[in-house]
Amino acid sequence: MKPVIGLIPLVDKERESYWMLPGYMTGISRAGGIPVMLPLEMDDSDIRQTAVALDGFLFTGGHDVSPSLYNENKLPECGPVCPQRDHLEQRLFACAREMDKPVLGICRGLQMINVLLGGTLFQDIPSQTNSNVEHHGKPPYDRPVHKISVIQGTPLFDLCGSTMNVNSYHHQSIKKLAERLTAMACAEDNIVEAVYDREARFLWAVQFHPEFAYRTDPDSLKIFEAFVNACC
Ligand SMILES: [Mn+2]
Repeated sequence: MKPVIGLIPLVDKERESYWMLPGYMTGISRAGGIPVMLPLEMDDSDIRQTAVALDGFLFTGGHDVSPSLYNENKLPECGPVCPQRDHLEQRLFACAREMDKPVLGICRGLQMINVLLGGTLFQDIPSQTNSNVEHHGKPPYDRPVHKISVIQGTPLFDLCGSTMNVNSYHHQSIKKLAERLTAMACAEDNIVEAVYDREARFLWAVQFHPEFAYRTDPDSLKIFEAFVNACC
């Protein structure tokens, strides 16, 4: 039996639509899982039942995390937020943790997981840091934009080796890393690009975008495969 993996929906407020980037789904399929997009709004008991029913969860990219979740006021440079996603992710993450179900976070997913475990974010890298690494790359998004150094002793190092060339499409990043998380990779400006929880069955998150790159970048496919295998 293939594992069935729930994906947090993306939200287009202008079109009053939920949507999905194909790469999140085709990447999971290619790695041997069955992806399903979750509803945006569920009550607590439905979220719990969903967490029981599915084998793993992909926390997708999207809106900026509401700064109120890490007790900061929203700066002008912070982008639009999505309270319904914040709510769903908060509840679903708590259930997944309790049941030790595998979770993979991508971009906003990494940021949200860090916040839900007690970390904080840079609301805007260009205005809050003196980084001169290009993190906000332009299309096509399957091309590498910057290098990251992978930390020895982490599972990402075992999977992909000491350096990776990754795509990058984010203006926020981890400021204070949650205590429960361990950094797996950093860019040259020390921005955290991958994390995991060493106590969990599988809780990984990356700041780059394997969903855009897995067709051409073997490392991106390996990340999907590691996640799907953990869900089996
Ligand atoms: Mn980056």
